[in-house]
Amino acid sequence: MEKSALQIARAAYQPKLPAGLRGNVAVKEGEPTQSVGNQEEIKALFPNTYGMPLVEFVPTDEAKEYAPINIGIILSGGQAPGGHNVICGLYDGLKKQNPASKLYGFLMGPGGLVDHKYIEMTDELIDEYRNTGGFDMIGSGRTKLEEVEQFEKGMEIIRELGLNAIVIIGGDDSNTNACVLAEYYAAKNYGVQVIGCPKTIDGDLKNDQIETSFGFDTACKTYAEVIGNIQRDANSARKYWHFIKLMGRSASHIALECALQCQPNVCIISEEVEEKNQTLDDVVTYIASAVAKRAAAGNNFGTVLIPEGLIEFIPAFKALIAELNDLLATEEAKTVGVAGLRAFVLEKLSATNAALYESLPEGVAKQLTLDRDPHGNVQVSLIETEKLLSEMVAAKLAAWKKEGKFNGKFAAQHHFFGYEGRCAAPSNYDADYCYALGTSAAQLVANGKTGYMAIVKNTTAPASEWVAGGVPITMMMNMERRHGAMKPVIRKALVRLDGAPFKEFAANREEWAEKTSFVYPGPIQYFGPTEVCDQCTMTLKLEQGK
Ligand code: FBP
Repeated sequence: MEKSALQIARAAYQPKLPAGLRGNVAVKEGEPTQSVGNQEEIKALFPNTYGMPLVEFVPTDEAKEYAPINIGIILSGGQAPGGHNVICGLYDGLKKQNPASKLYGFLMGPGGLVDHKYIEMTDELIDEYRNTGGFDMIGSGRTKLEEVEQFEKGMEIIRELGLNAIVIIGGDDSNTNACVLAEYYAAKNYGVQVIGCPKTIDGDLKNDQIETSFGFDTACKTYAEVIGNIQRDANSARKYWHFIKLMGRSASHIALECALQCQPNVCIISEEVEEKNQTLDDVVTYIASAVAKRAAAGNNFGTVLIPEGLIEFIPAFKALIAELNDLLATEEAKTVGVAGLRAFVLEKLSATNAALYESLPEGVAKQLTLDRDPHGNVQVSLIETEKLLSEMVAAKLAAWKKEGKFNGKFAAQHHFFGYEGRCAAPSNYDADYCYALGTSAAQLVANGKTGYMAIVKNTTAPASEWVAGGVPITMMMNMERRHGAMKPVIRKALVRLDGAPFKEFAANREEWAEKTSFVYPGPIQYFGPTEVCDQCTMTLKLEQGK
């Protein structure tokens, strides 16, 4: 593969490791743990993997002998910067323990385990992908690992390759499934360990044990760079309002972090919209008021950040989507062609939901009926909320103009930032964090752990002070209703309105709305002073009180 000068320099970057993972490693175990909710139910569902202690890796003078082991690794779900470094950290950790150990990569996600598609990792392959973005080394996929048949199919290849463990790199759903798999293999006494790693740019896999999911840092910095560039353009030409939708599926963490970094005029936080029971018209009025206020001061330009999951948090839309989900799952719906779908939906929906559906621009209404992803989620990345909102703001401003309440000009540009950031070359934070996660995973396997997720804490401090270890996945679980049934799942972390990042945003947003307080963060820097290159997100700093 041809490489740029930056790529060559970047390939040589040696990720920083926590002290506990650098030399000889000892294991420090804590007290037995409890799940965050529904303890009795979770314990009954996970008799073999419930209650295990937290694990921390600490330095020791004693060298340990490691028997050779074989591991299979899987990348699951959406791409996130740093995934390759998890693999590199795992590979280096394994080879350091015993050069005869082997690492296999299952291809194109969890489906690779079921379909027996894999490659063996070599020094050459690993070196090709050090510190690179993307998941292209082995590919990713969204196949859900949840059926016994899949677990047994996976066992066939696990036996054939003599694997001691599977490492699954994924978000909350994939790690929940990793835990179910760990429990199943433990119950069957198959002698295979399962370890998870916290991944997702969405930033919604975090809790007392997981400081952040990897990829969030790089993705936000990448979006913030481009938002900053747009803001500078807006401030130069002074003629456009930019409506920028940001990925994040449900949670608004990405939008909030970008707002903290860039200080846009408006940023909508879905969790707040839901909490305050706001309607679409409330959101539109809020944006239009900001536009009108700035216009009164002669500023006919600005930026609006919109989290991609917004629609699902507006209570009326939530009800509509829930009814659509049930309706589209019926046999009758499957027989209606694309052409007849709108009429079919309008006929079957309840009166309130039908009225809302009918009031939507046809494009948006159609997007709400598109295929769900394998986890049953509406594919929010396909819904053009940024256009819907700007059209509605334009209509409101036109009405206000007639009433003499708006005197300015309003011209909108639209953007959607998601795929642009998911495969960016990892920041130093993500490169280091991921490499440490992979190295931790190697240690968890070597120490016979299963049903654990690799973790690294204290990451607002310099990397040498980071603390690596493992958390039992059951500790992060509770029971939630999913597709009509109660299921054990890892609790998803949405933006907390009582959390420090949101409070910081809320304390400043009025000023940002009116004035032009834009910040232009600039591109991620890989080489240079540590205060420029090694900083974590503002969200994490604020959450940790730094
Ligand atoms: P993961 O949670 O699997 O990491 O994926 C996150 C995400 O990037 C969301 O932000 C986005 O809504 C979704 O994936 C897009 O999915 P797809 O890659 O299938 O288009």
